[in-house]
Amino acid sequence: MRDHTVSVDRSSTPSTLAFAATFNVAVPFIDRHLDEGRADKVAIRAGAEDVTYARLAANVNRAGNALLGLGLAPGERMVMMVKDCPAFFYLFWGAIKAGIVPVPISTLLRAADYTFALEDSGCTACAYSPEFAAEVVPGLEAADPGPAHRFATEGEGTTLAALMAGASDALDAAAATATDDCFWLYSSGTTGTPKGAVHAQRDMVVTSEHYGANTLGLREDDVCFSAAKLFFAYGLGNAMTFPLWVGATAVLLPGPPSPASTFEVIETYKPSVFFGVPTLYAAQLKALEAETRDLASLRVCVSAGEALPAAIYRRWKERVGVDILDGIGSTEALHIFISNRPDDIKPGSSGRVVPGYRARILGDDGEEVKPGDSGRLMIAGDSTAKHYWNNPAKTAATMVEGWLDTGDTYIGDADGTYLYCGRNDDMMKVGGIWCSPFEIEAKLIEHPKVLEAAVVGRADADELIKPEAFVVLNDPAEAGEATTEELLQHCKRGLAKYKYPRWFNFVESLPKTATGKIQRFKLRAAG
Ligand code: 3UK
Repeated sequence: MRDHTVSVDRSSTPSTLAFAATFNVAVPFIDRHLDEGRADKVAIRAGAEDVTYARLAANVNRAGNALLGLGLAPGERMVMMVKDCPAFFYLFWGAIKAGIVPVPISTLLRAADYTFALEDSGCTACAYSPEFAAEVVPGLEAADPGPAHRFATEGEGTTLAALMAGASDALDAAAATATDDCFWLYSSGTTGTPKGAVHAQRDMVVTSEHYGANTLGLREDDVCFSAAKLFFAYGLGNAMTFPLWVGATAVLLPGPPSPASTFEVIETYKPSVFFGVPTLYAAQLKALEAETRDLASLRVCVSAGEALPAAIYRRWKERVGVDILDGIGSTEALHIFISNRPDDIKPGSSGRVVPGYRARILGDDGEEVKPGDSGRLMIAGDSTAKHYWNNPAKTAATMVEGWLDTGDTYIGDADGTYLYCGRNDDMMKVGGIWCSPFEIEAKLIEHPKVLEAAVVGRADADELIKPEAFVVLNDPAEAGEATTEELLQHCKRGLAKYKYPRWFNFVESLPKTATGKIQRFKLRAAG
C-alpha cells in the first residue's frame, strides 16, 4: 500500500478500513482530491470567499511550512481559538501534515479558561482570530509558562496570513501511523475542569466513513452547513471532515448562529445538509411562525449535543418538510455513535448504534441490564480518544478496557433503539423509581405555549425528591396561575402518575453550556 493511504471496502457494513503502515491523515483528507480530479471544485464557501480543493491543498502546505519555519517541532501542540473560516482549515491540516498537534478550543471562553488550556496543554504555539484578542491576549499573558509563539490569523504584524505569504506551497507529509497522536479536543461536559481528549490519526477517517458517508449518506454533491462551530467535535465533523472525506463542499458562518443568521446562510448558499442543536431548532421554529424562509435546498437535518424532543422533530417535519436525525456523540468518541437514519427514524429516541460502534447499558452492579431497564451507556469504537492528556485518574475512570463511559443514562428498547434519560447525575429517584428529566421536559415542550423546559429533582416538605420544572414560554406574558394549571394538567394526562412536576417556575432562559447543554445542576443549586 502507498504511504498515507487508507483503503475503504464498502462491500460489507460497517466498511472495512485498512491504513498504510505510514499514515498521515492530512493526505487522504486534503491531497487525495487533487489525484481524484477535484482541483477546481469548491471545498469551502465562507462569505464572499470560495476556496477550491487546489487552493486548500496549497494553503495547507503554506500553513504547515509557516509553523515549521517558526521552529515548531513534531509532536508539539498548537492551541487555536479560531472562528469558522478557511484559516481554521489551513492551520488545522497544516499542523497535522507537518506533524504538529492542533488543539482547537472554544472561542466563547474567558481569559482564565484560555490560561488553563494554554498551561495544561503545554503548547508551544497559539493562533487566534483577532476578534477574540480581548480574552485571548490576557489569557496568554497570564499563562506561565506561555507558548513561545503566538500570532493572530490576520491583521497587523506577524500574522498567519503574513507567515503563509512567505512560505512554500509544497510540503511532504510527516511520517506517522494510524494510531499516533493527531489532534486534541478539550471536553468539559456540563461540569468539571476541561480534559484534553487525545485523538489519533485514524479517528477522523472512522467518524467520516461510519457516520458521515454511511449513516448520513453524504455524497460528493452535498453542501454541508453546521450551526455548531468547528472547535466543537460535532462541528469539526459536520463542516470539515465529513464534506472533505467525500469531496463535497462546506459552507461556513463565521459569526454566531441565530435563526436569522442560519436562515440567511441557507437561503444564500443552498446547503443540502444542515446540522443544528435542539435549542436552535426550537428558536428557528418560533421564528418561522412569523416569517417564511426558503429552506427547500435541505434534504436532511441533523441534531446532536442534547436530546431532540419528539415535538420539535414533528413540528420541523410539518413546517420545513425535512427530517431531523437525532444522534448522540461526544468529544471523546469524536462524533455520533448512536443515531437515527434517513430511512429509520424513531422520534424522541437517539436511534440505533452506528455500524462500526458497539454499545452496552450497565446497571449499578456493572452487569448489562435487560431491554427496557435504564443504566449507564458504555460505547466502543475505533474513533474513541486514546486518553485524557496528563490525567490518568480521569482516563482510568472513563476509559475502561476499550469501553468509554459516556456518563449518560439510557434505556435500550427491545427493538434495538436507544432512549436518552439524562446525564447519570441528573436522574431523579421519585417514589423509589428512577425518573428521567428528559421525558418530562419532552412532555412539556409538546405544549404549544412552551419554548423550552428543564426539569430537576427537588426535596419537598417531607424531604422526598419530586420533579420541579423551569419553563421558558413562547410568550412570557402568559406566565401565571392559569398557564401553570394548564401545564400541570397536560403533564398529568401524558405521564406516569408520579412524574408530573410539583413546582413550575417561569424563566427567561435556561442555563446552558457554550455548546447548548442544559446545566441542570445550576437549577438544582438555585432552589
Ligand atoms: C450529550 C446527547 C442526548 C450526552 C457531540 C455530536 O455533544 C457532543 O459532545 P460533548 O462532548 O457532549 C457529549 C454529551 O452530550 N449528548 C450529545 N448528543 C446527544 N444527549 N441526545 C443526543 N443526541 O450527555 C453526551 O454524553 O460536548 C455531539 C457529535 C460530536 C460531539 N462531540
